Formats: sequence, structure tokens, C-alpha cells
Amino acid sequence: MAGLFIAFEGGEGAGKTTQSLLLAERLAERQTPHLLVREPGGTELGEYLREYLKSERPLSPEAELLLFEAARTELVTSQILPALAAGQVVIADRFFGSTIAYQGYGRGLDLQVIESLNRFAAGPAAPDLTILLDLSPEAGIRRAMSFQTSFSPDASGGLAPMQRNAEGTRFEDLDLEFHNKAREGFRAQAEAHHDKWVVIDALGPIESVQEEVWKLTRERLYPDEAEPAATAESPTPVNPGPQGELWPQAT
Ligand code: ATM
Repeated sequence: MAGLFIAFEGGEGAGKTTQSLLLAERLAERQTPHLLVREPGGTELGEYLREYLKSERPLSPEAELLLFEAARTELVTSQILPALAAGQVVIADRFFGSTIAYQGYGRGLDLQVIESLNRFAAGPAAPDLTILLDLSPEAGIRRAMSFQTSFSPDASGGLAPMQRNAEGTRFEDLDLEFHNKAREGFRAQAEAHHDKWVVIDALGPIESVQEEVWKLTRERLYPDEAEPAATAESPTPVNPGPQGELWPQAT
């Protein structure tokens, strides 16, 4: 398959959305055709399922798994495969590594069942490179909280907390033990597939993580390009940019 498929994985607050957006910006600067997607989401069905999956409404672990896979199939067939066939770079904010981590390691569902559902849902679409932005759940949750809450003037002229993330909190509400298991699931995959997964310490500054991400992408997209000489110039200014309706929050 032509094109290049890059997935970002990691826990809450790891910076996947920010890094996906920054990578898309860099590709746009070079006029490299690309598609930015997130899971679950990116299609009408996917966004509909996302709303339910993130809500606190009742859901068994088995149904949860099947809904993530349903959202995935829709995204893969309608967006990812056509983009790859057209030679584009596909950037995914989460892909099937999240299902192994959350429904497998986190929820304790059978890993072989998940792997076969992942294959069924994704068909021939598999990331050429998965970038795991790794950090402890404690640090991630602290960071995510700072993204999610901001302040807005209230009716009496004071400042009232405002929830920037209007989505539900099914996963955010799970305890640290769950998030530690999910992290273990991500790291185990990175170790088992070290030819396709790269781990980046997500605690570093956004700019240096971005440089590492760009280096990994450039090596694959433009392998003949010489490494630019180091300069004293400051790195590309970081601007997570406006986020559209289908992409409401940088995490
Ligand atoms: P974010 O896009 O905000 O990361 O939310 C998606 C949530 O869905 C995320 N929650 N946390 N933390 C992880 C979860 N998820 C799964 O449990 N399995 C999956 O297969 C995918 C794609 C996401």
C-alpha cells in the first residue's frame, strides 16, 4: 500500500492530539498531502459512538470493545484506506494499540480475541510507525486536568471554572490501577514490535517531542534528505492551532 501511516498512542495527557496537530502543520508547510484522524471518531458513526463511549452511560467491557471496533472499521474503510491508496500520510490520534492497552490490559479482555477483532476491523490498514508518548498516569492526569479546566467570567463578574472538555469521562474516571495497566499494555506492545513502535518520553517540552516526531517522520518520508545542520535558531514556534468541531481538545 502506498502512503505512510503514523499512529500516536499513549495515556491521557500524553500530548497525542497536540503532537498530531503539529505534525500535520509541518506536513502542510511542505505541501505533503495528509489526513489527520482520531479514534474513536472521524466519521458520522464514529463521532456518534465516541459520544456514547466517553459518556458514563451503561456499557459492558465486551460491548465497549465492539463499539470501538465498529468505529474503527468505518474510519478505515471510508477515510484511511482511500488516503493511503492516494499516497497520503495518515496521522491517527490513537489506533488499535489503544484497544490492546485499554480493553485488553485495562479491562482484562482476551488479547487474542482483541487482536483478531483489530485485524478484522482494520483490514489491510496497519500503522507503519506507532509513536508511543509515554508518561506515568499520575503526570498525565495532572496535565490533562490543566488542559480541561479554564476560567471564564461568571454573571457576578468573578471567575468561574469552565469545563473545556464537554465530553464524558468514562475513562478518566477509572482508577490509577486501570491506567497503570493500560500503560503496561502500551509498553509491552512497543517492546514486542520495536521495528514499528518508538517510545518517546512525553514529559519533555512540547518542542523537543515535536522534533523527535519530525525526525522519525522525515526519515521515513524523505529518506534521501540530508539531516539539516544544527543551528542556533529557535525551534518552530508551537501553536496547537484552532481545533475544529471534530477535534475539540488537545490531550
Ligand atoms: P481521547 O481521544 O480523548 O484520548 O479519548 C478516547 C478514549 O477512548 C481514551 N480514554 N482515555 N484515557 C481511550 C479510549 N479508547 C479505548 O479504550 N480503546 C480504543 O480502542 C480507543 C481507540 C480508545
